[in-house]
Amino acid sequence: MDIEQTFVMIKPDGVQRMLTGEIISRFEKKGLKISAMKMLIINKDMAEEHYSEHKGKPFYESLINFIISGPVIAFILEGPGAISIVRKLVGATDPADAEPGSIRGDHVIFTTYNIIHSSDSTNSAGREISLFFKKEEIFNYSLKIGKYLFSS
Ligand code: FUP
Repeated sequence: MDIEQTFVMIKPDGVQRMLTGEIISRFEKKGLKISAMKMLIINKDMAEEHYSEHKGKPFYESLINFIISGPVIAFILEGPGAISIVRKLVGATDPADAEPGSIRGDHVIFTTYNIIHSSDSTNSAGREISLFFKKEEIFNYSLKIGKYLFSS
């Protein structure tokens, strides 16, 4: 499996509900490496770029207003097959479909307020990483924990 980087964001509701530690801990326990992390308030331009694929949909305006409403935690996770593994850990968009045991399955009741975003493909991961992070904010380091968890 190729080593991949994926973009993840704890949305304003996840921060407000104080689920940041709970969410990050799930990724660390799985064996994914954090390559970058920051808290920020997204401005409208950035929000519109991030969600450009949804422009024109009925939920678009409320989605933009929600995502800029407070601080988010943006981070990059790295590991073998990270993009699809993270999507599985996050769970389905519709809370009715999100499996118990997934982050959304365990914590989300509304599609609008679904606490977390993760990239859905190699293309979107590349685009989202470069939208949120400068090169010097991304760290290339080895985990010193031996061969049983991911280390590059
Ligand atoms: P996901 O990749 O699971 O985050 O979901 P999408 O990219 O399809 O949607 C992005 C965000 O738009 C979701 F997190 C929540 C919002 N959304 C709605 O509010 N209503 C919808 O019907 C679909 C998505």
